[in-house]
Amino acid sequence: DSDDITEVENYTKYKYAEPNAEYFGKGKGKNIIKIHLESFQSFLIDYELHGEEVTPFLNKLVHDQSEDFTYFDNFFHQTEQGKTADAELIMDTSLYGLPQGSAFVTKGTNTYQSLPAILGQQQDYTSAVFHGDNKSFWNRDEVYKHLGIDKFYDASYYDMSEENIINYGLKDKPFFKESMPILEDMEQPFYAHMMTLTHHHPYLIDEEDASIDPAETGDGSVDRYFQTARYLDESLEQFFNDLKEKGLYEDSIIMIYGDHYGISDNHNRAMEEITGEEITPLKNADLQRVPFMIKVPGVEGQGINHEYSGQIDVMPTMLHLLGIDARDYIQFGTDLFSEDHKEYVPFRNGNFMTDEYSYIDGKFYDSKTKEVIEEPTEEMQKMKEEVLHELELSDEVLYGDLLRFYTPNEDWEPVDATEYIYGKEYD
Ligand code: GP9
Ligand code: MN
Repeated sequence: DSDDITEVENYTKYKYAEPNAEYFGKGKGKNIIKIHLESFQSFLIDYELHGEEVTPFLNKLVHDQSEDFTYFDNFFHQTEQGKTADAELIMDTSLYGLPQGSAFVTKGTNTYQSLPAILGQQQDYTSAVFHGDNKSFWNRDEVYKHLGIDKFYDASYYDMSEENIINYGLKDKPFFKESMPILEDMEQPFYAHMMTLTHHHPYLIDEEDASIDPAETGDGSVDRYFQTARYLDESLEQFFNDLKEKGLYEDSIIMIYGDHYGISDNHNRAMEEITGEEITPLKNADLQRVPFMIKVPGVEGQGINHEYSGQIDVMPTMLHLLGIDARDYIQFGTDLFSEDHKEYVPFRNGNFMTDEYSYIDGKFYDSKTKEVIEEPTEEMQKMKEEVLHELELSDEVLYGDLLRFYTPNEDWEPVDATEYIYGKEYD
């Protein structure tokens, strides 16, 4: 009830980080193009296989200062069983996914105060998700209405003929190609979420799409992982070229993120070959890094930013870039560009990382030496409790549908899901 939401509100207000004046409002009114890199782990960045870069295009965005991207190399996914759906939820609501199942499925009709809804209400943004799979996967066609997403371009908008599909659905190259005319026609400013699909377990690829040889660990999924990553990288380059050609690149905020791991710990033997290191519990946690990169027009890229951070931090960061104070909203993350950004990254199981130490499966480790900390300090123990408390509060919001009882400010209007209807026949 309303007492519970007051406790949550007190917590998120206490965690809140003030915006950084250098960034606040710098992206206001700009189109936002958010690009989902399916199953993409950060170890792929700069990784060389057979003496070749696997993802030369993404590597260029990371290293070439003139591209003006900022790449967070200590950014982690925080997903659980909801996988992609968890990543979507966490990034668009700054709430954690649930410890079990997928909130998209089980809490799909909850009240949300999401990034697309806030942008729509406060700055007249039009929002859309583009994804070459059936609309009901992960209950998207229901939950998107509650997130206030205006348009959902699902598989029915794309040419799903045999040569265009593999594995779960549309291949990334035709996906980006066919999305371009829709994107060009969208009312501006827009918040467009482009969700790729080909780089998904078990990493199937047609011969004509494979431009790098598989790895040679003998574990098929791991071996092909590099081939579909290369295909994704090429599809991105093609998309960037098209955006540039259509004049949509320069003046847009471009955000790129990885949703979750692609190689589970069932593949540790092969991953030991790939990384040249033993996959200990700590190493496995280290491998949960996914890319987060962002370019904001008129803002100089920082190159590589080492801040420890996670998907939960994305929504407050975006709000501040657009000049909307995150303080009013219930958010468990903090602005990545804030001086006061909270440098701890909770994982869904209560493990967490900070810049100095991590807590993994019951043990504390020093981030530099990788050694077990035999006598953790009181501060470390307190942080462990705080992480659990934070996750519990977030769960209360979802289980109790508590945002029903919360009014962020006088501008806010609850999202009315019945106002949204998806499908070609209604466009
Ligand atoms: C399906 C796609 C994959 O539409 O988002 O979901 P995942 O299996 O990665 O959660
Ligand atoms: Mn996924």
